[in-house]
Amino acid sequence: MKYLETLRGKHITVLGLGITGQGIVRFLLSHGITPKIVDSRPVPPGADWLNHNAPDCEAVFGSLADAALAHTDMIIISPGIPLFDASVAQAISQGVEVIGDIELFARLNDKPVVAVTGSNGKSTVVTLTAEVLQAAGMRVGLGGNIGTSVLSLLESEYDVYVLELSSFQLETTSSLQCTSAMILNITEDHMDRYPDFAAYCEAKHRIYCNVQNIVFNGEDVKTFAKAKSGVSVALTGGDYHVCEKDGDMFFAHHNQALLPVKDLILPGKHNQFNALAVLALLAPFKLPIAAFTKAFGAFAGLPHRCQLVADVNGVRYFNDSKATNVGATVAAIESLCAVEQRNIILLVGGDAKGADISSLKQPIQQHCKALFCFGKDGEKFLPLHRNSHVVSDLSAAVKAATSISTVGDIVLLAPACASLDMYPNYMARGDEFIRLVEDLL
Ligand code: UMA
Ligand code: ADP
Repeated sequence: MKYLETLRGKHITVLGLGITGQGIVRFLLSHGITPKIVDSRPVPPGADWLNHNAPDCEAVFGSLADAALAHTDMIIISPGIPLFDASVAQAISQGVEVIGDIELFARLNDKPVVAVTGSNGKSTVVTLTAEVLQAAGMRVGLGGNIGTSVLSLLESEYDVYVLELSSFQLETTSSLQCTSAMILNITEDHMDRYPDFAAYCEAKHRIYCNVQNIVFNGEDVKTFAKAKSGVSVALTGGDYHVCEKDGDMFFAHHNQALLPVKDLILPGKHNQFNALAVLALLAPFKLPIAAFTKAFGAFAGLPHRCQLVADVNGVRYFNDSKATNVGATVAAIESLCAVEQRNIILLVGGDAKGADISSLKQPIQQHCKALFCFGKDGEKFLPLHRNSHVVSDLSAAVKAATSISTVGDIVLLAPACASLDMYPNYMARGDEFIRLVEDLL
């Protein structure tokens, strides 16, 4: 933690007081460094916590223009605030160093790191990666965009860190050294934050800066490292792939079977890809196959990701509230659909974050029987299917879907949108869906 010494005596501003900001403030205070705290929200989520735990910290809540950001030595910024914010940009132009909490972590950490970014599958892959490492007897610090502040991880003893990194976090990270790192996939997301798709891709590629074992998606050229080096993952044709042996399917490396696909209890092709990603990411650790077998057979998936809620009179209801972009909704449809049958009734809508939703048209027309659309951007989905309807909210969508469903159908909440226009987060949206389905029982 030598780097911390260089921060003493500096005027440090923590910008943002959500999960990240609170993690930074707690960490700095525990090392005797008192920062100034700024948040553009009049009452940020951590305001109460601050009152109770650090009432003497100088805090400025409200307009960033009033926070004198240019008159500080360093800003440690939260991922929800873009670097192009006028007050932040002005501070940068006047020479203030701006870093994120991942960068501060990187400057302090000396343990191996496995890092994962991508538009979809990050949380699933990092969780399964951590489970395998734990099954092999290692102490694992799992954090980042998955919801745990990385700085809080530094307070315990771990053998290895597994980090989920968003493009927002990568924008302010430059010295993270990784044993392994992967961009799982890149499809359109967060177009309300980036000037164009290329800028979003560029932010994700920052993960490859300093990596021993680069892993990429063999079927998604946008994930390839610029130097064309690394290890590819693809169900067919990747360095890590799926192969058939004696009539059974195996996860394999260069045609060498590693473990049976049926050992993975997570359903769907996208999860087979995720499992291959875990194998590729952990290759440098040379773990026994038994650790993979144990974790793959125990991990039933995270809530709100293609989760079966109930079978009501032969109709299955799936909660995929975490499908907050087009790519995730396509993966959900493709992993649940019945071949040659339009049996999915899809519930979509919310805040589309400026995305181009046209790539949903083909899978929706091929596999969906009807569409019920709600929320801020619900109407945008109407042209995707001739049997699509705008409804007032999720409750009306569940009611309408149930009324037209027949035995063998699937009612799928995979909204392709953020939930923030109607809910505090995707979990609240998924929880409401679960309640509505349970009311049908
Ligand atoms: N905000 C303001 N003013 C401020 C600070 C924040 O209006 O001064 C707003 C932001 O625009 C955003 C919200 O407050 O809408 C939260 O921003 P934040 O930076 O305070 O977020 P944290 O609570 O610190 O949570 C962040 C990640 N959130 C974002 O990047 C928006 C969490 O990922 C992450 O779990 C957490 O750090 C720990 O690393 C959430 C997320 O939605 C799940 N991530 C996006 C995604 O996965 O698509 C990137
Ligand atoms: P993230 O953390 O990137 O949002 P999650 O694991 O939480 O990823 O999954 C988010 C959504 O993406 C869920 O709807 C899930 O079913 C879907 N998903 C998971 N893995 C993949 C993948 N490899 N490709 C496409 N979609 C995926």
